[in-house]
Amino acid sequence: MSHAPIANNFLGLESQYSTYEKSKVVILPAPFEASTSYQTGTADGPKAILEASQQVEVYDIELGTHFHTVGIHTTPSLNFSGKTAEQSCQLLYEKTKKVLLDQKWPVMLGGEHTISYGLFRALFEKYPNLSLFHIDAHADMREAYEGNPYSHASILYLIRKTCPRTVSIGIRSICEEEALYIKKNKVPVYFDTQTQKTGFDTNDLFSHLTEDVYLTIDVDGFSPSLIPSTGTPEPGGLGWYETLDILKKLFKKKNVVGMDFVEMMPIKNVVYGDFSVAKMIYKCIGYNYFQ
Ligand SMILES: [Mn+2]
Repeated sequence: MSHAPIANNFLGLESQYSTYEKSKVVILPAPFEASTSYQTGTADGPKAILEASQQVEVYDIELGTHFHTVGIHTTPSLNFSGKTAEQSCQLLYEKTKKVLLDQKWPVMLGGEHTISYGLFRALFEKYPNLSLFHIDAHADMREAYEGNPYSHASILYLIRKTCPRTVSIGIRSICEEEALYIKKNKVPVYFDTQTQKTGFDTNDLFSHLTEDVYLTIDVDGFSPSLIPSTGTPEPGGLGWYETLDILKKLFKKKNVVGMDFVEMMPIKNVVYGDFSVAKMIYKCIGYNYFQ
């Protein structure tokens, strides 16, 4: 794979820490957007995260070390022009498959949540016992949205058809169809309306997961005060330290085999959401390799 210019490179790393060969982590910018329902702009998400990442301090106070030494390669942005959702997912699937074959850790930047299906398929093929840890304001468990099964509002439904081992947190907006689906299938969904009062019991949360976990994060799962830059913002939501605490334990206890951050929709001159996402990705890399 060719090398992205430093400005488009996560953390702006020198080649010493970012060639494909030397890197354990591979960042896949996947600016797919087709079914976004409220505001558009998620196609600009990966670029905004990469730009913001240039400002992330590589030394981490919590773990007392630098994480970039593990090697973090950023591939050129995937080109979805002229492609349907299915074809776009297929392209990401093929790219991810190669990354996994090379024993590297894929980190995908969306793009709307639909594109996660391509990453999921590659991970599920390699890890048949896969389960999903899902952060989102929305359940994304509609059978189809506006007649489209490849919609950002249906991604969990689509994945659960073949891999029903999922747990969702941050959820605070669902439609009646989803409420019935969740109830009927006893889907472990932790509603934000409840967990804001009770907090999280991570043992209980993780009891729904297998050893191999795919972490999928829709950034609207967080409080809009932390990350306003998303197409469908919802009041309430997860906080910074609360989330890091959960993620740190998740990486400690489980084998997180891949992750993505989707639905980032940058707002001009309001960069703190982009920066929060970039820093969270870096923290996750640290939790995966250095704790
Ligand atoms: Mn969402």
